[in-house]
Amino acid sequence: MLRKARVHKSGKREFECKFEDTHETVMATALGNLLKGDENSIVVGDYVMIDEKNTIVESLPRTNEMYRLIIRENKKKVTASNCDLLVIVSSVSRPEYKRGIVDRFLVRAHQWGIRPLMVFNKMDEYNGDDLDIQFEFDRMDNLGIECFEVSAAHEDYKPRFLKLGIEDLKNRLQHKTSIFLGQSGVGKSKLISAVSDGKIKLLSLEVGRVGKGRHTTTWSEIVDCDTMALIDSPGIRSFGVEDLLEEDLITYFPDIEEGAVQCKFSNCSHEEGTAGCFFWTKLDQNDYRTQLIMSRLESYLRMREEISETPSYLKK
Ligand SMILES: Nc1nc2c(ncn2[C@@H]2O[C@H](COP(=O)(O)OP(=O)(O)O)[C@@H](O)[C@H]2O)c(=O)[nH]1
Ligand SMILES: [Mg+2]
Ligand SMILES: [Zn+2]
Repeated sequence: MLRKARVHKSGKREFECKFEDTHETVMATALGNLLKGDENSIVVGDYVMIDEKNTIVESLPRTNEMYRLIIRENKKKVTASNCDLLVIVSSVSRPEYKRGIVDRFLVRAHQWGIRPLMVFNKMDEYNGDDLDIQFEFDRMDNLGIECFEVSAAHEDYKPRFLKLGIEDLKNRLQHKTSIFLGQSGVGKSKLISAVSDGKIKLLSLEVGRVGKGRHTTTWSEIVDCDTMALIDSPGIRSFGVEDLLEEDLITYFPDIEEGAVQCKFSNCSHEEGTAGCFFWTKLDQNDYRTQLIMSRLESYLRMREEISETPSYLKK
């Protein structure tokens, strides 16, 4: 008899799986043909069928995949699957809030087909002189992204600027699988502990902290408690987008795409000073809403430049 299970941790040949019915955990191996060619053929988040000998005999279709393209090897490196939410964690104190990195995570959310949420953490240390949280909130709100104002270190912290706080975040995560993404040090592990009411201990979260650069980074594992499944991601120092195709990038910026169709020339580069560009010639640059959209355009242009540095023939 075959039983359905979910992969919670993946090694080279062994997989820690949790049965759907009894919730017990087993170490399973996998039939060779499931692993052939690609070491990522079974990843964290996958649903699998396991036989009596604890062998994975089938990997079920995925609803989505978190992945990067390895351009030179012409391979897709899948690191996790079947996730509902991408929780973008940022810090409003130290490390400094980086708008460009947030926009990079949003691009991935689009590419991977996963709904993003935005968390402003360390609000106990918020200083309005260095960061205008209202502006950062408004540019997310414009995109329909829910924002949460929290302090993972002070669980009784109540939001002062935004509507939603830690209790709302806990509610959103119920019965979902969520991936936490953010720079190292923003408080992902602490936040996971907080939203799980301490059921998921920080200790177990430190183990996954092995990745050095973007190429060695792997999703650690699914940790779960009663009703939520969470994936912490090891410290990511940079979040390059050079594996994307230039023509796809704009589809991950629906707000920029909307403005771009109003440019006078269809092949407009949207760079500052371009004649007939909607963004630079039609919008009132002193207007608050213009400033929101221009901050998104800035991210778009920077990513496009990065992508253009990798020749597209390498991406076919
Ligand atoms: N003041 C303050 N410190 C925090 C908060 N959340 C996390 N920290 C601290 O920030 C540091 C990094 O947290 P950690 O959860 O390891 O970040 P990670 O690298 O994203 O997993 C630790 O020293 C935490 O105690 C917060 O809300 N307020
Ligand atoms: Mg951590
Ligand atoms: Zn333009």
